[in-house]
Amino acid sequence: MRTLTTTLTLLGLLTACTGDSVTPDGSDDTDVVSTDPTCDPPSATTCDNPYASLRGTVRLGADAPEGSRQGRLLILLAHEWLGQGAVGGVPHIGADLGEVDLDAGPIDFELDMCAGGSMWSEENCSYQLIAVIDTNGNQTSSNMVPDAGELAGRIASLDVSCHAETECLDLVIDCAGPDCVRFEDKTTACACDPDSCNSEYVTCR
Ligand SMILES: [Ca+2]
Repeated sequence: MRTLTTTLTLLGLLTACTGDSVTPDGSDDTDVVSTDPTCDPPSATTCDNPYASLRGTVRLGADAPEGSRQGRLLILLAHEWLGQGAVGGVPHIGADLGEVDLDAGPIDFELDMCAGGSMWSEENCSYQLIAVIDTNGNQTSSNMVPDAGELAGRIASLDVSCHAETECLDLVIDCAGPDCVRFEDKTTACACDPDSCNSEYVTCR
């Protein structure tokens, strides 16, 4: 399984780098080679809007640096516009997915954005989604900065809209150490989208 996964990942990268997916015999191999995750339908959400469900998989990137592939997997949806970029952003909602082995293949996840109080991007702008493989037990939703050598990954600038489903997310572990989750704090305020979602908490102006 490990070999198959690695092979598919490498082939996927090759396809991405060479543009159109055409095999030597001229046929389209798009259906054969893909790293796109597939997601189950959303579970019920606390705000009764299925678009609050963030689903996807966490997987090891083909060019991931050295570091333990085994550990406790934590994921966190953190605000990008409320400061605290030095610690990965203000936490919104996270999950502890327990002990995992990234070499065994992708790991499914699902988060209910509304479980942390509805904060749609229309009124709170973008999020970053973080995954950390914690090897020494010190990560929590309020400490998502990986230690030196610990593996992590993120999806930045992720919008969670009440008007549209979020795509099935491909969260790739391809980084090691504290800088994997850090970002520069914004110097402007989040601008409210006129297409309101009536979020429970509103931070835009
Ligand atoms: Ca740690």
